[in-house]
Amino acid sequence: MIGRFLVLSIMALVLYACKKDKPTEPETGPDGPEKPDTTITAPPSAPNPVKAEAVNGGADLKLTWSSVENAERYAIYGDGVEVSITADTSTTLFGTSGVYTEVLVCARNSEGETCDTLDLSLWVGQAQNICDHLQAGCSSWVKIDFNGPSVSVIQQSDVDMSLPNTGYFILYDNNGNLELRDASATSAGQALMQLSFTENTTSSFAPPAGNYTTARSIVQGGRYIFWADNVPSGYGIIDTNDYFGIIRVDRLSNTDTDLTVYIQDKVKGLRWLKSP
Ligand SMILES: [Ca+2]
Repeated sequence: MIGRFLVLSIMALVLYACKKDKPTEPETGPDGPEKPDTTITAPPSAPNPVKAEAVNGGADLKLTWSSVENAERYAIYGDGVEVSITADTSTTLFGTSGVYTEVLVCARNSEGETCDTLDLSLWVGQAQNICDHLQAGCSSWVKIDFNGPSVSVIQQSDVDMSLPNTGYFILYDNNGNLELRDASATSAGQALMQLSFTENTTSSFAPPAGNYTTARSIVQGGRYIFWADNVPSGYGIIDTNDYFGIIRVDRLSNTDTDLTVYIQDKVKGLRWLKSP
Protein backbone atom coordinates (compact mmCIF):
# COMPACT_ATOMS: atom_id res chain seq x y z
CA MET A 1 0.00 0.00 0.00
CA ILE A 2 2.79 2.41 0.94
CA GLY A 3 4.82 1.37 -2.14
CA ARG A 4 1.89 2.06 -4.42
CA PHE A 5 1.41 5.51 -2.84
CA LEU A 6 5.10 6.32 -3.43
CA VAL A 7 4.90 5.33 -7.11
CA LEU A 8 1.87 7.53 -7.64
CA SER A 9 3.53 10.44 -5.84
CA ILE A 10 6.69 10.17 -7.96
CA MET A 11 4.60 10.05 -11.19
CA ALA A 12 2.72 13.19 -10.07
CA LEU A 13 5.96 15.01 -9.36
CA VAL A 14 7.38 14.03 -12.77
CA LEU A 15 4.24 15.23 -14.54
CA TYR A 16 4.34 18.53 -12.64
CA ALA A 17 8.03 19.03 -13.52
CA CYS A 18 7.38 18.29 -17.19
CA LYS A 19 4.54 20.79 -17.27
CA LYS A 20 6.58 23.42 -15.48
CA ASP A 21 9.54 23.05 -17.89
CA LYS A 22 7.43 23.33 -21.01
CA PRO A 23 8.59 26.46 -22.90
CA THR A 24 6.05 29.30 -22.93
CA GLU A 25 4.53 30.59 -26.24
CA PRO A 26 5.55 34.12 -27.36
CA GLU A 27 2.87 36.61 -26.36
CA THR A 28 0.96 38.01 -29.30
CA GLY A 29 -2.19 39.95 -29.85
CA PRO A 30 -5.21 38.46 -31.58
CA ASP A 31 -3.82 39.51 -35.04
CA GLY A 32 -0.20 38.51 -34.54
CA PRO A 33 2.84 40.66 -33.70
CA GLU A 34 2.28 44.40 -33.54
CA LYS A 35 3.23 46.41 -36.71
CA PRO A 36 4.47 50.01 -37.00
CA ASP A 37 1.58 52.53 -37.16
CA THR A 38 0.96 53.52 -40.88
CA THR A 39 -2.61 54.72 -40.51
CA ILE A 40 -3.44 57.50 -42.99
CA THR A 41 -5.05 60.40 -41.17
CA ALA A 42 -4.98 63.19 -43.78
CA PRO A 43 -5.14 63.73 -47.56
CA PRO A 44 -1.76 63.89 -49.33
CA SER A 45 -0.17 67.14 -50.45
CA ALA A 46 -0.80 68.46 -53.97
CA PRO A 47 1.45 67.15 -56.76
CA ASN A 48 3.28 70.37 -57.39
CA PRO A 49 4.56 71.40 -59.82
CA VAL A 50 2.99 69.45 -62.64
CA LYS A 51 4.97 69.61 -65.89
CA ALA A 52 2.78 69.91 -69.01
CA GLU A 53 3.98 69.44 -72.58
CA ALA A 54 2.38 69.00 -75.99
CA VAL A 55 3.06 65.62 -77.61
CA ASN A 56 2.00 63.72 -80.73
CA GLY A 57 2.07 66.74 -83.04
CA GLY A 58 0.34 68.99 -80.52
CA ALA A 59 -2.74 66.74 -80.26
CA ASP A 60 -2.15 65.44 -76.74
CA LEU A 61 -1.11 66.81 -73.36
CA LYS A 62 1.50 64.91 -71.38
CA LEU A 63 1.49 65.57 -67.62
CA THR A 64 4.37 64.59 -65.32
CA TRP A 65 4.77 65.15 -61.58
CA SER A 66 6.81 63.93 -58.60
CA SER A 67 5.58 61.18 -56.31
CA VAL A 68 3.60 62.51 -53.32
CA GLU A 69 3.96 60.93 -49.86
CA ASN A 70 0.90 58.92 -48.75
CA ALA A 71 -0.79 59.26 -52.16
CA GLU A 72 -2.43 56.03 -53.30
CA ARG A 73 -3.64 57.26 -56.70
CA TYR A 74 -3.57 60.38 -58.85
CA ALA A 75 -6.85 61.61 -60.34
CA ILE A 76 -6.91 63.98 -63.32
CA TYR A 77 -9.87 66.26 -63.97
CA GLY A 78 -10.63 68.10 -67.22
CA ASP A 79 -12.96 71.06 -66.66
CA GLY A 80 -14.33 69.45 -63.50
CA VAL A 81 -14.82 65.90 -64.80
CA GLU A 82 -12.55 63.03 -63.77
CA VAL A 83 -10.89 61.87 -66.99
CA SER A 84 -8.04 59.67 -65.77
CA ILE A 85 -6.82 57.90 -62.63
CA THR A 86 -3.40 56.33 -62.24
CA ALA A 87 -0.86 55.07 -59.71
CA ASP A 88 1.94 56.39 -61.99
CA THR A 89 3.45 59.88 -61.87
CA SER A 90 2.69 60.63 -65.53
CA THR A 91 -0.30 60.45 -67.82
CA THR A 92 -1.29 61.68 -71.28
CA LEU A 93 -4.66 63.24 -72.09
CA PHE A 94 -5.70 62.72 -75.70
CA GLY A 95 -7.15 65.67 -77.58
CA THR A 96 -9.45 63.39 -79.54
CA SER A 97 -11.17 62.54 -76.21
CA GLY A 98 -11.63 66.18 -75.23
CA VAL A 99 -9.81 69.49 -74.83
CA TYR A 100 -10.02 71.53 -71.65
CA THR A 101 -9.58 75.02 -70.24
CA GLU A 102 -8.46 73.76 -66.84
CA VAL A 103 -6.83 70.49 -65.81
CA LEU A 104 -6.40 69.38 -62.19
CA VAL A 105 -3.88 66.74 -61.09
CA CYS A 106 -4.88 65.46 -57.65
CA ALA A 107 -3.04 63.23 -55.19
CA ARG A 108 -5.60 60.98 -53.51
CA ASN A 109 -5.84 58.60 -50.55
CA SER A 110 -8.62 57.29 -48.31
CA GLU A 111 -8.86 60.66 -46.52
CA GLY A 112 -9.32 62.80 -49.63
CA GLU A 113 -7.32 64.53 -52.34
CA THR A 114 -5.34 67.71 -52.96
CA CYS A 115 -4.88 69.14 -56.46
CA ASP A 116 -2.53 71.22 -58.56
CA THR A 117 -4.30 73.40 -61.15
CA LEU A 118 -3.09 73.73 -64.71
CA ASP A 119 -4.61 76.75 -66.46
CA LEU A 120 -5.04 76.18 -70.21
CA SER A 121 -7.24 79.19 -70.89
CA LEU A 122 -6.47 81.22 -73.99
CA TRP A 123 -4.80 84.60 -73.97
CA VAL A 124 -7.10 87.20 -75.58
CA GLY A 125 -6.15 90.40 -77.43
CA GLN A 126 -7.75 92.85 -79.82
CA ALA A 127 -6.64 94.17 -83.21
CA GLN A 128 -8.99 96.98 -84.23
CA ASN A 129 -9.56 99.50 -87.02
CA ILE A 130 -7.52 97.60 -89.57
CA CYS A 131 -7.66 98.78 -93.20
CA ASP A 132 -7.02 96.65 -96.23
CA HIS A 133 -3.65 97.10 -97.93
CA LEU A 134 -5.05 99.35 -100.68
CA GLN A 135 -6.26 102.05 -98.27
CA ALA A 136 -3.98 105.02 -97.73
CA GLY A 137 -3.51 106.65 -94.35
CA CYS A 138 -4.36 103.75 -92.06
CA SER A 139 -2.70 100.57 -90.87
CA SER A 140 -3.16 97.21 -92.51
CA TRP A 141 -0.67 94.98 -90.69
CA VAL A 142 -1.22 92.96 -87.50
CA LYS A 143 1.82 92.04 -85.43
CA ILE A 144 1.68 89.13 -82.98
CA ASP A 145 4.52 88.96 -80.49
CA PHE A 146 4.32 85.54 -78.87
CA ASN A 147 6.77 86.44 -76.09
CA GLY A 148 4.14 88.38 -74.12
CA PRO A 149 2.00 87.72 -75.92
CA SER A 150 0.78 90.96 -77.46
CA VAL A 151 -1.12 91.99 -80.58
CA SER A 152 -0.90 95.37 -82.33
CA VAL A 153 -1.99 97.02 -85.57
CA ILE A 154 0.93 98.66 -87.38
CA GLN A 155 2.13 100.27 -90.62
CA GLN A 156 4.17 98.27 -93.11
CA SER A 157 7.20 100.45 -92.25
CA ASP A 158 7.08 99.03 -88.72
CA VAL A 159 7.24 95.40 -89.83
CA ASP A 160 10.54 93.97 -88.55
CA MET A 161 11.25 90.49 -89.89
CA SER A 162 14.21 90.01 -87.53
CA LEU A 163 12.16 89.87 -84.30
CA PRO A 164 12.15 86.38 -82.77
CA ASN A 165 8.83 84.74 -81.85
CA THR A 166 6.99 87.39 -83.85
CA GLY A 167 4.64 86.97 -86.80
CA TYR A 168 2.85 89.41 -89.10
CA PHE A 169 -0.20 89.23 -91.30
CA ILE A 170 -1.93 91.82 -93.43
CA LEU A 171 -5.58 92.46 -94.24
CA TYR A 172 -5.43 92.03 -97.98
CA ASP A 173 -8.00 92.95 -100.61
CA ASN A 174 -7.79 90.32 -103.32
CA ASN A 175 -10.13 91.76 -105.95
CA GLY A 176 -12.86 92.54 -103.47
CA ASN A 177 -12.27 89.49 -101.25
CA LEU A 178 -10.74 90.37 -97.91
CA GLU A 179 -8.05 87.95 -96.79
CA LEU A 180 -5.64 87.34 -93.97
CA ARG A 181 -2.18 87.01 -95.49
CA ASP A 182 0.94 85.99 -93.67
CA ALA A 183 3.96 88.15 -94.52
CA SER A 184 5.45 85.25 -96.49
CA ALA A 185 2.45 85.44 -98.88
CA THR A 186 3.26 89.09 -99.68
CA SER A 187 6.24 90.96 -101.09
CA ALA A 188 7.33 91.74 -97.51
CA GLY A 189 8.91 88.31 -97.08
CA GLN A 190 9.22 85.73 -94.31
CA ALA A 191 8.97 86.66 -90.63
CA LEU A 192 10.41 84.42 -87.92
CA MET A 193 6.99 82.98 -87.09
CA GLN A 194 4.93 81.97 -90.11
CA LEU A 195 1.18 82.25 -89.64
CA SER A 196 -1.19 80.06 -91.59
CA PHE A 197 -4.94 79.78 -91.24
CA THR A 198 -7.68 77.14 -91.36
CA GLU A 199 -11.02 77.56 -93.03
CA ASN A 200 -13.85 79.04 -90.97
CA THR A 201 -14.44 76.65 -88.05
CA THR A 202 -16.12 76.37 -84.66
CA SER A 203 -13.70 73.67 -83.53
CA SER A 204 -11.73 73.94 -80.27
CA PHE A 205 -9.18 71.39 -81.46
CA ALA A 206 -6.77 72.76 -84.05
CA PRO A 207 -6.35 70.36 -86.98
CA PRO A 208 -3.03 68.73 -87.92
CA ALA A 209 -0.66 70.12 -90.58
CA GLY A 210 -2.13 70.10 -94.07
CA ASN A 211 -5.20 72.13 -93.08
CA TYR A 212 -3.58 75.58 -93.11
CA THR A 213 -2.80 78.14 -95.76
CA THR A 214 -0.86 81.42 -95.53
CA ALA A 215 -3.65 83.33 -97.35
CA ARG A 216 -7.26 82.85 -96.28
CA SER A 217 -10.44 84.64 -97.35
CA ILE A 218 -12.49 85.75 -94.36
CA VAL A 219 -16.11 86.67 -93.63
CA GLN A 220 -17.85 88.72 -90.95
CA GLY A 221 -18.25 86.55 -87.85
CA GLY A 222 -15.76 84.00 -89.15
CA ARG A 223 -13.45 82.12 -86.82
CA TYR A 224 -10.11 80.89 -88.11
CA ILE A 225 -7.57 78.77 -86.28
CA PHE A 226 -3.97 79.73 -86.94
CA TRP A 227 -0.69 77.88 -86.65
CA ALA A 228 2.34 80.02 -85.82
CA ASP A 229 5.24 77.93 -87.07
CA ASN A 230 8.70 78.86 -85.81
CA VAL A 231 10.74 79.39 -88.98
CA PRO A 232 14.31 79.18 -87.49
CA SER A 233 13.52 75.97 -85.56
CA GLY A 234 11.27 73.10 -86.58
CA TYR A 235 9.83 74.90 -89.60
CA GLY A 236 7.16 72.96 -91.51
CA ILE A 237 6.33 70.56 -88.69
CA ILE A 238 4.14 71.02 -85.63
CA ASP A 239 6.39 71.00 -82.57
CA THR A 240 6.86 72.71 -79.22
CA ASN A 241 8.48 75.77 -80.85
CA ASP A 242 5.06 76.69 -82.27
CA TYR A 243 1.83 78.27 -81.08
CA PHE A 244 -1.81 77.80 -81.99
CA GLY A 245 -4.61 80.30 -81.69
CA ILE A 246 -7.84 81.68 -83.14
CA ILE A 247 -8.69 84.82 -85.07
CA ARG A 248 -12.32 85.87 -84.85
CA VAL A 249 -13.66 88.50 -87.26
CA ASP A 250 -15.81 90.83 -85.15
CA ARG A 251 -16.30 93.44 -87.86
CA LEU A 252 -15.27 93.35 -91.50
CA SER A 253 -14.85 96.24 -93.92
CA ASN A 254 -12.08 97.60 -96.14
CA THR A 255 -11.52 100.53 -93.84
CA ASP A 256 -12.51 99.29 -90.40
CA THR A 257 -11.97 95.64 -89.54
CA ASP A 258 -11.85 94.41 -85.92
CA LEU A 259 -10.34 91.09 -84.94
CA THR A 260 -10.08 89.23 -81.65
CA VAL A 261 -6.95 87.11 -81.33
CA TYR A 262 -6.78 84.11 -78.98
CA ILE A 263 -3.51 82.31 -78.26
CA GLN A 264 -2.79 79.05 -76.46
CA ASP A 265 0.15 80.57 -74.59
CA LYS A 266 0.21 78.19 -71.60
CA VAL A 267 1.61 75.14 -73.41
CA LYS A 268 3.59 75.73 -76.60
CA GLY A 269 2.60 73.64 -79.58
CA LEU A 270 -0.64 72.44 -77.96
CA ARG A 271 -3.61 72.37 -80.34
CA TRP A 272 -6.19 72.76 -77.56
CA LEU A 273 -8.17 75.96 -78.10
CA LYS A 274 -11.15 75.81 -75.81
CA SER A 275 -12.53 79.25 -75.06
CA PRO A 276 -14.15 79.89 -71.67
CA1 LIG B 1 7.37 74.06 -86.04
